[in-house]
Amino acid sequence: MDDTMFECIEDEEIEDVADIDEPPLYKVILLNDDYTTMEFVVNVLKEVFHKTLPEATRIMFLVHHTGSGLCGTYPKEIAETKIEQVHSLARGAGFPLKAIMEKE
Ligand code: TYC
Repeated sequence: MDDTMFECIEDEEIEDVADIDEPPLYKVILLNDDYTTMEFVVNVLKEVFHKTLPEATRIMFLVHHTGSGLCGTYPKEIAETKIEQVHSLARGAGFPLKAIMEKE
């Protein structure tokens, strides 16, 4: 391949090639329920998802009012681990709090 071959590649094509190496991302979504306390949910968002108190509070009320809310997007294994952490903390505290993941 000589230099003229490279000159023919458009910027967009280079981006397409670069995208192939990106791992797929998964949305971690928190679900509402009638039993988990608001304080517990805020603490989970701070501890598991590293949210500030105002951001954790915003997400908690979003979930409370709409039924679900986005906590973050992560590569598959990290998303799975975060969900396990949420469920483990909730189980330990006797709350039915659930999180799910969806491919972006
Ligand atoms: N709905 C709960 C309550 O009124 C609070 C809550 C918010 C529960 C978000 C779960 O993911 C949740 N105590």
